Amino acid sequence: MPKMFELSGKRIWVAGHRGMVGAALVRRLSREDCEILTVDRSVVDLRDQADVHSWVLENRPDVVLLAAAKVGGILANDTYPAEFLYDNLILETNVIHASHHAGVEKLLFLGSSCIYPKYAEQPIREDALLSGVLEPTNEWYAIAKIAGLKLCQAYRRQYRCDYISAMPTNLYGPGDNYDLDTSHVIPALIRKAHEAKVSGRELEIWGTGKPLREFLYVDDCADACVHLLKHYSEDTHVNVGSGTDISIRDLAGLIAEVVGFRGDIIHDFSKPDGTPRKLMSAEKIKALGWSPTVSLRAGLTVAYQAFLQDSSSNHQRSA
Ligand code: GFB
Repeated sequence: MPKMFELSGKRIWVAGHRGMVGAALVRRLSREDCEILTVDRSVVDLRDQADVHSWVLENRPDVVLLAAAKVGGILANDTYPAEFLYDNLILETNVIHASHHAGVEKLLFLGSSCIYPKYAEQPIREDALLSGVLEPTNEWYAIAKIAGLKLCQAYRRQYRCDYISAMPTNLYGPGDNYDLDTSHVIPALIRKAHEAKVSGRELEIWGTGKPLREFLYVDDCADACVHLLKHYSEDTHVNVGSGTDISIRDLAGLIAEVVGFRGDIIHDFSKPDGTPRKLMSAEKIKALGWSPTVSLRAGLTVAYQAFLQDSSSNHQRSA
């Protein structure tokens, strides 16, 4: 596939480099002949317009990868609607506007598969956007992400900015959040299965276990983003997924196998199921010449090892 955009010699700002996706982008970009720029939250609060504008003007990135976001699982989304809407709206507005102001050549905005209607036809194509009602547990986050991709389209239309958007499915991998109240399902079940194995108790999953979810290993997502930077320049967002889904119950079984947990799996029916299914169509990104390389079992095995390392270093720090 011919390259449209050259990364060689470019100054690339990864906004949100401490997060799971941002860290994977830094790992992936370190294989390119480019200069990676990052800035810590203690230096620039992305919710502060003046901070963001002066940092971008001073550091002059050529390319921006907007991976910074307030993220969390189903319960966090449902519990903190104001933060999920406000923080995401303001930080993406600040970064996108400052990038335009400073003449950034290319920007990639990362959204989420929750932008699509709750009952969208499966697999969900990019044109299903805004065709129906959203899932109530995460509509705040979804609306902020829809606004982000619309901002990219608006700046492209009005100012001809080369800003593109990628919509990844549910991501997992090293650097995930294992806090049970705020995490997504994979890190939560890795931790719960590990603790259940150690204590000899049951593994508890939320809801009915019937919802279907599509998962993508975070380094595959980072690779897709770099591919899109090089090969894509249009106003429609692009789905980034694995192309297959699995029920939460079967996912729990697979995680139990990876972790070596052999006890019973029980349900907490007081917790929400959320969207029944959100499998995205991978046709568009496939046609652009990209497909994932890490299987769910292989990715979960690496993620479990990363969890063990993370918890042993946390343990050593607190000892
Ligand atoms: O990953 P998750 O929190 O987010 O939950 P969503 C996926 C499914 O796993 C839901 C079930 O049906 C949960 O009820 N589940 C089972 C669990 N056990 C657990 C558990 O211990 N912890 C968690 N967290 N879930 C999020 C959105 O939706 O996905 C965000 O809220 C974002 O906005 C993100 O889009 C990717 O897939 O339901």
